Amino acid sequence: MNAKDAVTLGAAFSSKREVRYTPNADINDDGFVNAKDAVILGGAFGSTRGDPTYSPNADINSDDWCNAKDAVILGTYFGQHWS
Ligand SMILES: [Ca+2]
Ligand SMILES: [Ca+2]
Repeated sequence: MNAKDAVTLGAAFSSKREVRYTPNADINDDGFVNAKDAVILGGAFGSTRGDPTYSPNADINSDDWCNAKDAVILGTYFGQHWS
């Protein structure tokens, strides 16, 4: 293994990470973006930071609101899974 191999390995690693990266859409962190996450978002839907129903995990884009913007992100990644 030399420096060139390390660069190749690093590039492969970062591209793999990119493919697997699902930004916060996996609300319950179980490796799948599916109906379970949608249920959690549904329970927090319409809430804002400070509300009893507000969930920081369900606030996927971290704008202090659990709303349609988060649902759009969830929908974008819906059905994806990784290990
Ligand atoms: Ca999940
Ligand atoms: Ca949000």
